Amino acid sequence: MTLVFATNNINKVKEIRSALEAGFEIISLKEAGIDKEIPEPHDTLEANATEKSKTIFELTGRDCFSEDTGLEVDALGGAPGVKSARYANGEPQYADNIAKLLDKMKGIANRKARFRTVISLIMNGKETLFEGVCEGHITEERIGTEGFGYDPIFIPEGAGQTFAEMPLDEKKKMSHRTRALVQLIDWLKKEQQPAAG
Ligand code: ITT
Repeated sequence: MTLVFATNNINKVKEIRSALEAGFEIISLKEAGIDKEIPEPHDTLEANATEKSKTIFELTGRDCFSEDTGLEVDALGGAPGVKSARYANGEPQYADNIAKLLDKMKGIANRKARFRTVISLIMNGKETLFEGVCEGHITEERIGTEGFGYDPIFIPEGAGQTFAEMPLDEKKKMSHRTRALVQLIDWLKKEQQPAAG
């Protein structure tokens, strides 16, 4: 089964590809010949994910999915959340976003946070949503060079290191994105089974 993945983020493509099972393939927007900035105007991950998948479905007419991810920090009332990509100065700059977050968290003891991923799948023209969550906490400083985004300042629950200190194979085992993807794949497998009786 082949799906178009409605994202311009190559790190997401890399992660989803590495977590896919045999029999499932994804085509990135670039590979589908689409060069388009996908709008994310809404104030929930769900609404943005829907906007992205619908935009690409309307363009291609193909089965596709998108995902929207946010880092929700308890002490900041859930920020940066849906604004994670453009937290600092409205630009998608990973280093600036991290600097702003660490600054806001200075002196705060409660460092609990979570990544939340929402996937919007459009299959045969009909939408289904999936969610994956990874609980953890925010470090005092950036550590590690792997991954992307907020990975250098996020330690997942039960792990002794940040996502940016882990090879992709490790992050994959516990990440929000993998958890959402597993649900998507389970759903697709059930859809593919012939109806009983
Ligand atoms: P698309 O909308 O094209 O898919 P994007 O980079 O704009 O790509 P999001 O809107 O989902 O993606 O932005 C979420 C931001 O959250 C992203 O820019 C990163 O800074 C951060 N982020 C998402 N997933 C992450 C992960 O697994 N680890 C660390 N940071 C992540």
